[in-house]
Amino acid sequence: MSKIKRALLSVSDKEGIVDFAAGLKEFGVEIISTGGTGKLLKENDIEVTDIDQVTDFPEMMNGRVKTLHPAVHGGILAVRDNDEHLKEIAAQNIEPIDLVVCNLYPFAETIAKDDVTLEEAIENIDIGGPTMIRSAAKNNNDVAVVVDTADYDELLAEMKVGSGALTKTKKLKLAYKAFHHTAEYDQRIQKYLGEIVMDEEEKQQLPETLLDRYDKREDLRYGENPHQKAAFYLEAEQNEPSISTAEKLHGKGMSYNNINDTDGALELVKEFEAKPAAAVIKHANPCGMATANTLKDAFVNAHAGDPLSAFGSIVAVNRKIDAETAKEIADQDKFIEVVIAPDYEEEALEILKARSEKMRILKTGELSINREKPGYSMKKVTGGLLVQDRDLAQTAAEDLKVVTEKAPTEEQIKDLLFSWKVVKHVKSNAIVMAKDEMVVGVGAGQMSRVDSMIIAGRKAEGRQEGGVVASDAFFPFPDAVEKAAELGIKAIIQPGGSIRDEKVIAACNKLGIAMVFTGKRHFRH
Ligand code: 93A
Repeated sequence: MSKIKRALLSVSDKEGIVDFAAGLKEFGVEIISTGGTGKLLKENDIEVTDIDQVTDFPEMMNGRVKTLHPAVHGGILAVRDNDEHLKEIAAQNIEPIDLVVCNLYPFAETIAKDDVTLEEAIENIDIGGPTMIRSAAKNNNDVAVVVDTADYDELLAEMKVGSGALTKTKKLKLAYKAFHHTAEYDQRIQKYLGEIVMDEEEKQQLPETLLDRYDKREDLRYGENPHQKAAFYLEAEQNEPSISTAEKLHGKGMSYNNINDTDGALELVKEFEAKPAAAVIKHANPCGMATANTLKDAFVNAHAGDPLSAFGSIVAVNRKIDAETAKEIADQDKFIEVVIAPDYEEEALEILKARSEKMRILKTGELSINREKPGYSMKKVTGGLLVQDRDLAQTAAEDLKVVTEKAPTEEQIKDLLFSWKVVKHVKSNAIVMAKDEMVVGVGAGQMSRVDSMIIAGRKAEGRQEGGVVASDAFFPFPDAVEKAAELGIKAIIQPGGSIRDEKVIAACNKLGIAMVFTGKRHFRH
């Protein structure tokens, strides 16, 4: 193991560099540095050799060319046990460089600024830095490369153990980290330029680089379960208010499950524009949902849909929260983990904040669904990724086909359309029972539709009498419809399309139920 004798320090993020350089000096290391880094070190009484002394060439074009020189790269790339290499560099008076400490122009920080111009972004693409990092990482047998300010202390500690030298394993590890760093850096530039040069159509097509559009926003404490690691990634381009754009105004950090459930809650209320709407979600399924003339009534009715399940729930609403609604949400008998809303009246926010330190309060701004740029929904399978269009299908009264002798009344049509919107957000097999703009029972995620019907009926506890049912997919047999009739259901909405539709329709006719077909299915898994 040979000692580190000569190091090149060139860093944009200057955190910790003075102490690190001082530490290197204690091992008798000669320090070469570029303009800004050298200036800082000299100000702190650390002796440095300026890069232009090494290259015998001035830094040019505002620093665009400063370390891009054979005196630098020859010094880094020479293989120390290759006599030819050593002779060749000696003939050019080039001395070996054993350590490269470099972090890059702040490209990510630059493009994160609101008013950034393309010129500014381009100027912040580092060329010389990655080149040095890659040279050093390639020659890791002889050269160490440090790209992370957090590694300084450990490196000095290991040099101490090695009497000024580092082990091969350590240098190889540093090289691995270095290539990771430059790869990530280049990918960020590529993504940024992609957003600028690709037209909307190209962006909407499924590109092979689908995942390149994601950037990690944060590591999460854990995943669905405490033994699973997790993180939250965001798309570079955000096209509508969502869980990904929401601002947290109060409360604990969002967990993996919170994010997933809040997404479910918000996407459900986004379907409702005409009236105040509130959704109460547990395990990504709505356990309550209602629309009403006031937001307070919508929330009260949504929560009343299944108050037992609503314990520890996520609440989303589609209107600015007023004090009246806030008081209901903050009620001590209720336990709500997350509230998400377009906005909050000042008093309402105070009421909610006072309810608990922990309850998360999120604000989205005015809600909308961007049907021009809808994006995709994705699901991971082992070894692969399923990608599909987002399910943005809409159904209006005129799309409904009455298939039974009895037609639904005006009131029933309202509830049918209401429950149809809700059922789209329930895991299959999904059954939603509703009455008077309020969900009274949900059967979710069952393997048989009739079981979902039974569960929905049990949840409704009689409140479904005279109400309606939505089914996310067709009834393969009349059994679930017979069950609905037993429960007092008067109208049903479903896609239709089963080979036994005739039997199902006949059962409805016999039982006095009105049924409409939508022609569209809303599976959700
Ligand atoms: O403009 S560059 O692409 N050309 C270079 O030759 C070069 N050499 C080092 N950028 C270059 N660097 C970068 O300068 C480093 O990656 C580092 O981020 C920065 C340090 O400059 P200073 O020491 O002047 O603050």
